Amino acid sequence: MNARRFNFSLLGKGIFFLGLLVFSACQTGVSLAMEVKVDCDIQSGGCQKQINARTVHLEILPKPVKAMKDLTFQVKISGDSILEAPFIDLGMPGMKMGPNRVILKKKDAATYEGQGVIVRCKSGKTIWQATVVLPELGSVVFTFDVIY
Ligand SMILES: [Cu+2]
Repeated sequence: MNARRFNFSLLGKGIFFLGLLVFSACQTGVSLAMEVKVDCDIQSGGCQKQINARTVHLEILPKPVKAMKDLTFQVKISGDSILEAPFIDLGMPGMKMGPNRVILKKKDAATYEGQGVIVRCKSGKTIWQATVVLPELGSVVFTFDVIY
């Protein structure tokens, strides 16, 4: 009886440690997922991404792109002109920063422009995301580094 009990407790410990291992692996997975990579070098120039068969080009001026400054956001879309104006939602990966939408107005057949401000995050993190929403086509996310 004693030997059997001992085995059960050993099994219990085994399961516990296995669980701990899986848990820590999950934690690592979560932290890896949170580590969002910058995919747009906005300080050096505009960036482009594909949506369906179109190219969406994002430019933010003036350079360097700094927080707490009036910025001009410019979006250019290749191909036939779209009907509904795109807009940009600014945010930070893995953070709830509150709504910050940049309304864009048509400048020419392919270009839309608007003004916005990127705030300084209390966390000190400088990676921001601009989600360019094209109501007819979907959205693309640009991840870039902002200067504080
Ligand atoms: Cu933040």
